[in-house]
Amino acid sequence: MVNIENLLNIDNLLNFTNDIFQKKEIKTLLQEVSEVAQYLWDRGWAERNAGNLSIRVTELFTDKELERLSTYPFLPLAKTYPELAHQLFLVSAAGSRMRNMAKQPAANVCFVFVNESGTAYHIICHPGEEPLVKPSSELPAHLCIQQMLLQKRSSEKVVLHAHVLELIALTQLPEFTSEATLNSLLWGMHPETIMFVPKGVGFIPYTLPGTEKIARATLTGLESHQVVLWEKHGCMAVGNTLSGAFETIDILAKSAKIYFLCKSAGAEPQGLSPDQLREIKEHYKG
Ligand code: 2HA
Ligand code: ZN
Repeated sequence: MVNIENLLNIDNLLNFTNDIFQKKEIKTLLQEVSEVAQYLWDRGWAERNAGNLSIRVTELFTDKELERLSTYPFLPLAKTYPELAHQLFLVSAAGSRMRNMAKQPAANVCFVFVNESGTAYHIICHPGEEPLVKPSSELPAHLCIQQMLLQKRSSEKVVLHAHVLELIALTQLPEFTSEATLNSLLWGMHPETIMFVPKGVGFIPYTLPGTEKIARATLTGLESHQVVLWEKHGCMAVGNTLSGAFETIDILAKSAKIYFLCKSAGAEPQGLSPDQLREIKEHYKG
């Protein structure tokens, strides 16, 4: 027998799928996703399917709208995220290319809605996308970080992973495989690095991507930094907005580029002195 309630639910879901992508705030956000994806591609930070992102969008929806999502089939999560109950995220699609996301953002992302106990999620993808778009393979890392942000720094809603060429190259050099040497170098190359990245970068020694281990290490690093570098792989940045997270890594990449430019000219860069760095910190504090 046909279950009328299920039919109504499916109808409700299809309508919601349309509504979610038609919402003004989501269209504006997708425009920003498109711009940042283009920047990542243009800078050579997103070859093939490199890079992924998540944005907490729960606040853009009313409770009534979110209620419409609670009755649908959920996929189990390997870990429980109790704080993420009934949160909604925009997540880049597994295997998506940033160069395609720039042209068609809606087709290269999906929404992930977490159930009431934080044990499962439901995917909402752009109508007409077949087969179903799945969220990034780094979803466990994104959810771990998003949970920490929601608990401790709720204005920060964005997590961005990219293969930032200049920063990866730095972590290939043995002398830059510690937070102390990395931050001293990055701050020293340009006065604005310490202004905009005052806590510096966290550093994660090489770890297999897509694993619980890298998710845990990234989470710990991001508790005290805006960005962590994954040795020989890339970086994970958080921010209030996607553009903000992008700008943070752009500033760090600029510092790394200055270092490599000096080295390729056969010179050792002097770096800003500890006094100069102290002066900047003092002048711009608060
Ligand atoms: O999204 O960059 O580390 C693809 C990756 C995984
Ligand atoms: Zn990666």
